[in-house]
Amino acid sequence: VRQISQHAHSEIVGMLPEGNWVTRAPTLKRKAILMAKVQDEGGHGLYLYAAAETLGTSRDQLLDALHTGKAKYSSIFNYPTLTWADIGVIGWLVDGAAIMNQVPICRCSYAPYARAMVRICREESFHQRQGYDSLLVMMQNGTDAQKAMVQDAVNRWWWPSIMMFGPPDDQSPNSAQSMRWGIKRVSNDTLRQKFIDATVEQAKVLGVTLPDPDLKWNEERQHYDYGQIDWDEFWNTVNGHGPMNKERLATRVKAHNDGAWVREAALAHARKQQQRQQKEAA
Ligand code: BYC
Repeated sequence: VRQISQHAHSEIVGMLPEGNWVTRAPTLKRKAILMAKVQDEGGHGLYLYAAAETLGTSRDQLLDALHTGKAKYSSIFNYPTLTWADIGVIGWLVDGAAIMNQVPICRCSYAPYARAMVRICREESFHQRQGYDSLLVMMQNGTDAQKAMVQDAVNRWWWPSIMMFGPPDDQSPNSAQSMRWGIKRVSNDTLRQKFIDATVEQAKVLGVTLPDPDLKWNEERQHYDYGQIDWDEFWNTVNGHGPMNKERLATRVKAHNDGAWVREAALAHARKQQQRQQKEAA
């Protein structure tokens, strides 16, 4: 329940940084793509809440844990989206990291979770490509200012993206049990390394630099070495003190409260229908 619901919360909170740019997308095509992506994320959250509910926890309990700050969601969504280039970089790096982390979960031991992940990963793959495509357009056809905007977004999102994989393996309290249960199949550090190895090559094609002077190919390890991750920043953000934590949570709580009348109306309708059916049956 912990892992699936945190994943669901991440999808739902993950709609907010990008939703912020729907009204400001530069073209109709980019607006339509962004709206579809944000809707997909809402859908992912709903499949995952449904998967968590199969373990006996109600939707109300899951949402209450999010709204009271008891449940976590991905640290990455507590950073602000300052420019349009951030939307491309989120697709490339954030969705890219999500795919790396989530593809192994398609074969995890809990079938309702694994089944939800199959569709989610297909859609995430489209999300990653649309982000990379929009950055390629800006880097290949854009003005110097637009190229600088892409580089600035990469500088801000790189370190938070590699933090998405969680703490180092020797400081990951849940890994041992989750591996034993088969709901986590590959370790945090292994996935982080895989993501970095794939992304360095993509950055070269794009023509941006990744903001880590220690990023170097290690012939012996056959992997890229990378610099020290700021784990204080990570824990600070995970524990509610990142740049946008308060705003993100407040927005979700407000949306939930504003939607109370819809839930009440649906329940009233269901009650009326049930009464009608009972009358007809009598
Ligand atoms: N942010 O023992 P550990 C997405 C917490 S992508 C916040 O290693 P675990 C999306 C962790 O929960 C993101 N908290 O934990 C992408 C634990 O706290 P609790 C969501 C984090 O579970 C694009 C503590 O730190 N993906 O949805 O073995 C667009 C110790 O960590 C983070 C998933 O959820 C973090 N980055 O491993 C839209 C995938 N990292 O619970 C949406 C499924 C760690 O003990 N989840 N923590 O209080 C997983 O694979 C694993 O839960 C993690 C963490 C790798 C994230």
